[in-house]
Amino acid sequence: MSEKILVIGANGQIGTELVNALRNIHGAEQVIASDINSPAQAIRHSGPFEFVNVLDKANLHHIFTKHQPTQVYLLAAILSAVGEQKPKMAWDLNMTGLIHVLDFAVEFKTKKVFWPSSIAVFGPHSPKEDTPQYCVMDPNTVYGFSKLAGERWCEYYYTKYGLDVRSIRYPGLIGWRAAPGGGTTDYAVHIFHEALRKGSYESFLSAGTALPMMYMDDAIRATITLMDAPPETLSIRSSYNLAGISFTPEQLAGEIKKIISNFEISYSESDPRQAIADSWPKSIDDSYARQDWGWESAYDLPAMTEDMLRNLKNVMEVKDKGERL
Ligand code: AKB
Repeated sequence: MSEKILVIGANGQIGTELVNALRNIHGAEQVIASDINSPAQAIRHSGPFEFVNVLDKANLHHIFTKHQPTQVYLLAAILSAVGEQKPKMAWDLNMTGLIHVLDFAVEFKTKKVFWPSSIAVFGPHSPKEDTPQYCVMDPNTVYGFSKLAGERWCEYYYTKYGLDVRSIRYPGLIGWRAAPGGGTTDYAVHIFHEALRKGSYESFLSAGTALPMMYMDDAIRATITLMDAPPETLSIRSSYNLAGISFTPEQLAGEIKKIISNFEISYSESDPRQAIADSWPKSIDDSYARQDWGWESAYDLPAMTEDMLRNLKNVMEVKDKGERL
């Protein structure tokens, strides 16, 4: 039987890339992109689109009834930095939205649900280096504890209702196709844009702040690999640790400098995102993902930097040309 896949929050940094990757695999008509806002340029012409507000139960129920999805990817969320500015809204969207989707997935017998968690589930007392799957978790951001609570709900629906929910604790994601949306790791995308536009960047995180990161191509491949894995191979139904590359702003700037030799980085003195970054792991132990579904990242720091700069440069040249015409 062919799949009918609903992607909720399709306009975001992951959604825009995932929708097109899924359309390439399953066919354009099988993948319904949906978002609360009008479709992003990247997904507008590649297949069907629906307006969906995950907090509006009647609207969401209508979409499940209309499309009877066999798989749902719920990507709508408020990330760490914006979550601290709008804590109640972040909790509501991240939690109530998830429970609505889990409930409808049970009601409509959806075969599989994907929901993203994050390294933000860890907190100041979690081990910083090679943070293990199971350890002390005391997240101190609304985003972080909404993700931790969400993980518990996912496991609960799996155990209690047999719902096949799968999840990854994403590190900071870096891609050239879409902008990041209000996270603490966003500097690692902005830096590339400004390196090409201005030759300089002021980082809101300090020079030595190491964080777990991942190139988007790896993240999309990980997501699809996890969703394709036979259910009996999965030992974790909360969310899998996933590791890509760990680096500091200084190390990333050094790598960019190898390609743009006059690139300069400076560091802002005080930014609220620094405290969030300081509470998170520096690197992640992802041995469960490796053992259970054969995960292996492909991009290291030099490969990611080279690919980012090359693709972003092309995109900017095409855009500038378009604006001049
Ligand atoms: C954020 O910075 O909030 C996100 C994340 C690590 O989950 N990119």
